[in-house]
Amino acid sequence: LPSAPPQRFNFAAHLLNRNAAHAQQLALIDDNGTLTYGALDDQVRRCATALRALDLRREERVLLLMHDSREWVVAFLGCLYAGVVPVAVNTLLTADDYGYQLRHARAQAALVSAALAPTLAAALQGESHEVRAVVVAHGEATAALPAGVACHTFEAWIGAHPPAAQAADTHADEPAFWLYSSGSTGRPKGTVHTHANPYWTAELYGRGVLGLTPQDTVFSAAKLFFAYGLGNALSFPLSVGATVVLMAERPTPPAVFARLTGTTLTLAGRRPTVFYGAPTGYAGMLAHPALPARTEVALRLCSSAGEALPRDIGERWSAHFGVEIIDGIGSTEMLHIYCSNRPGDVVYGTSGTPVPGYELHIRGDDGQPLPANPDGSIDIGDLYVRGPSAALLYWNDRERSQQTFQGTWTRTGDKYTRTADGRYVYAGRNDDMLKVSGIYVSPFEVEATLVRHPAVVEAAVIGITDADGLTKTKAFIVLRPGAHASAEEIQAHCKQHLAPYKYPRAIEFVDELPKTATGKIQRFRLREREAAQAQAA
Ligand code: 3UK
Repeated sequence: LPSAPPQRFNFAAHLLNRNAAHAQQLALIDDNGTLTYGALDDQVRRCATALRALDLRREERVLLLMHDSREWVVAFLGCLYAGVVPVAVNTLLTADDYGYQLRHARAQAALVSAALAPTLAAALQGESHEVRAVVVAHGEATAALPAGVACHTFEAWIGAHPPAAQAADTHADEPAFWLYSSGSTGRPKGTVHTHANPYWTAELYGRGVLGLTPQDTVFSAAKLFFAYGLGNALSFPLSVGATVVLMAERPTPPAVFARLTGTTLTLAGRRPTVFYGAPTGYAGMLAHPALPARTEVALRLCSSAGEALPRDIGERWSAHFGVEIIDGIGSTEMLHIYCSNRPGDVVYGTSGTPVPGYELHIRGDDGQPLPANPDGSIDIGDLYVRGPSAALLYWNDRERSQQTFQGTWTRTGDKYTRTADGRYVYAGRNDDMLKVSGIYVSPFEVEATLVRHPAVVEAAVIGITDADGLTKTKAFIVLRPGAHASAEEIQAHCKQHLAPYKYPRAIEFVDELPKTATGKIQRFRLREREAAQAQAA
């Protein structure tokens, strides 16, 4: 196993130091240009000075709300270098969501893409926040910011400051950055990670399992604000001096194909050797008529996470491209993948075996690890993980922190079994959370939005399995007597009031919902009905 980082450890300084000897090597390629490791070093250290010039202090939080780009990486590492704590958030949320995050994190500044500035501006209206400055990247801010909030343009802001000579003297175990993780109820949880955590994920998974080298060019369909994307396209490749391809736009099949085949202007023929995605994305690409031929790509390895990879998708991808998909399970709480298949040893339909450096338990209802059966298999139970990259806590949430972070063990919220040959097999979640396209969706949040529609009396949302074996959301809706609404209208309502990706993919209007004697909706009956219908079809 790799050695632990020293006590005084700054992850951004660590990455810059590791790459100091090959300043000419390409670090980042986005749609607007490239950045060598030498230029990255310069920009990160200028960004650190610029942050200090905004009067930001050690440990203060800054909202990072940007599309994947060179600026995202510079901003994130600039914060770490300065000892300022970036809160990297999903670019697909609503002004209400950002308003909560700004207040909860007590963000003192925000770094935002121009296209997202209007949503941020809306979040800054009204309720109390502490944001003193906004830095806009990828263009000029068009929406007016509240009085008292200074506005800068990223490029000019960075260019106006000299590179910081020294990184903040951070402790390996102090808060370095936050990510938000959704729960089934309540607001999202501010998950606090240290400087050491990304180091561990890069060493144990990026190097240890994926075997990344400076010769690799990596591309992640999962964005940087996801823990999966942050490891894939920042911590892992920059830890080994590899090259990263970044893409601001939505990872539609044609957009991903253009990168895999190196046919964008800035790629100019350079093709990724490692691709990371979620199962829904792999299924969408396999179904797309423009799927490139094996000879058009240069892949040596693919990674999947976010939801279980159905066996059929893995097999079809391997048959087409002659490359394995390495399925592994990770979480925002553990920062990256802790149980995974291995290159050259893939069994589709399983999450593989524990990543060296992590330990797993499958526990029974009494909280004790289940004993192995005579053949070595383990029956279904709750998955717990122990390893060095666990988050410190959920910010200002003692109760949910204690439920999840139990001493050295972390409760994953997943059910798992183990095969006789030691491979772990996903068996569902033990809360109500759904994973759609690899992203958490709370059925309760969707239901609460559905009943805000004037024609809707009641709603219940469940996960259904589509023809590819992937989870999609379905809403059962009771309309007000005499009221009318189409499925499309209901879906449009959801996209307007919720982060758009949370809209239910299927809608069924029903006369009533199944309920207990005390009036609780019986979602399991709806699930059973769906399963029976799928069987019959
Ligand atoms: C589910 C999987 C089966 C599982 C993530 C890689 O997905 C990530 O983080 P999230 O916090 O969600 C965590 C939950 O998602 N899940 C993830 N991967 C798999 N289920 N097979 C898989 N391969 O319920 C888990 O508890 O959004 C994935 C790296 C970093 C991550 N944060």
